[in-house]
Parts: sequence; structure tokens; C-alpha cells
Amino acid sequence: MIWTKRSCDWIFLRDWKIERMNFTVLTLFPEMFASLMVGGIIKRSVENKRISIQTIDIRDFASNRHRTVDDRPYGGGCGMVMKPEPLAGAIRHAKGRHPEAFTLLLTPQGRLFDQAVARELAGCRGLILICGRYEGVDERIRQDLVDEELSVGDYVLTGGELAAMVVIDAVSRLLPGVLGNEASAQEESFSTGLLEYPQYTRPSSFEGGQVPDTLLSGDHGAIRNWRREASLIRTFVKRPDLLLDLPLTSQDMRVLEKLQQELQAIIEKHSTPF
Ligand code: 4FV
Repeated sequence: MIWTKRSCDWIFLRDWKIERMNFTVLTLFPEMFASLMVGGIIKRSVENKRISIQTIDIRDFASNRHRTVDDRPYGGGCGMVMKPEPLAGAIRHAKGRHPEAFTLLLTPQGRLFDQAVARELAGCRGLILICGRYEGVDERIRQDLVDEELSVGDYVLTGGELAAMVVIDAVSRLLPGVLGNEASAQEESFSTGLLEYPQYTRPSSFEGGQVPDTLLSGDHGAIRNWRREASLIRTFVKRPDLLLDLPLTSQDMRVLEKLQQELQAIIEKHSTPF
């Protein structure tokens, strides 16, 4: 485990008893999370008690009658900063309800969220997700009340809410009993480390586009090889970086060597003076 302050060591816990995963979201816009309950896998997982999603309005922990949650930055500068008191109140309230939960602050300064991080978080008993707004949160919250900072990408959002929804979605679908069949989570992009192979469904012919014969053959061995080769080539073309530290099979190496020979032939063909 590479997480710092407190990591989630869970595998053993879950083996004999399926527990509900709790997401507690601290936000100034709790109504935004109603959209998760409109339909789909997340709604169904809440209904069949595989996950629970609670929102806490940070403004409910503001101490003055104007329920102020932000203020001007010390040292000047533009924008506003989220005040520590309402945040600390909301975090302690959430920790009181879910002492085992792992507390995450969504921020562009955080560790980059990816499928491997999603798998790690899927092992936690609960997550407290802090959604910043304005220019961010008072540094003392980050230092004293946050287990980890998480970023969903190198861009700046108006708030952490959409980032929290991304985390809830990506983590929930890795929990047992959430996806129709767990198998699909095994074969998808990033679970094998490769990009997913091309998918087709009926009709077998659409606007001149044909489904590859191998997929219609019923030969599962050939289909498996075809899909692995397609994933490999697609990953080479779109995300060659993913191939650098990925364990490759001897079959994979043969595919890449064949690609290299074809590329070499093309380069030589176009580099020899006419
Ligand atoms: C963000 C991200 C993000 C920064 C200022 C909210 C905004 C505002 N969160 N990954 N990228 N947050 O841009 O997680 O407080």
C-alpha cells in the first residue's frame, strides 16, 4: 500500500461478509448529488443497499447567522477561501458517524485518480469526500483533517462535486454485487492495463460496416486472441505509455514484433531514394 496517513486494508474483512460501502459527501450543493439517483447502476446499488450516499451541507456548520462559509484570503489576492470552522465541524460530524471512513479532499493538487486508485478505494469501509468551492479550502483543514488529497485531472473545476461523483461512480462499480457480472469489470480498459478491445453488437452489417468474422466464429480461443491483439494495437496507437511497464505475454511480443516489421517495411519503402 502506498497511501500515507491511514490506508485501507480490507480484503480479509470483506471475504466473509458483504458490507455496504458508505459515501459521505461534504458540499455546499447537496442537491447536485440527487442526479446520481436518477437512474442506472448507482441508483440500483443504493436501492439494493450495496452502497449508501449521504450528503452533508457544510453551511449547516457555519457559526454566524449569515451562515458564512467563505472569506477573503489572508495576504490578499483574488477569490475567496473556504473557512476552516464550518469545514472542521462538518468533517468531525461525518467522522463521528463513520469513524472507519477514509477522508478525501478533492483538489487539483491531489494524487491523480485512476483505475488503480479506484480499486484501492473500493477496499475502504467508507469514504468521506470533501468538495471545495471558490479558490479552495483553508490549509489547516488539509493538514489536520484530511487523509488524502485526490485529483480527477489536471484542470480546474468550479467545485469538487463533479469530481466526487466521478469517484463515487468509478469506485462503486468495482464493489461486489454492483455490476451485473463482476467479469465485465475484469476485462475492461485499465483492468488489464490495456485499452478495451472493439465491441460490436447486432446487426452484423451496419451502413457497410461489418462485424469481424472472428467474432462471429464462435471459436472462443480465436476470439480471445483477436481481442487481446486488438487491445494491444489500440493501446499502442492511442496510449503507448500504458505499454511501457505492463507485463506482456510472449504472444503479445509476437504481435508487437509483427507490427514493428510492418512499420519498418513502410519506413524503408518511403525512405529509400526513388
Ligand atoms: C478538482 C480537480 C478541482 C478547485 C477549486 C474546486 C476545484 C475549487 N477537484 N480534481 N481537478 N477542484 O478542480 O478534484 O475549490
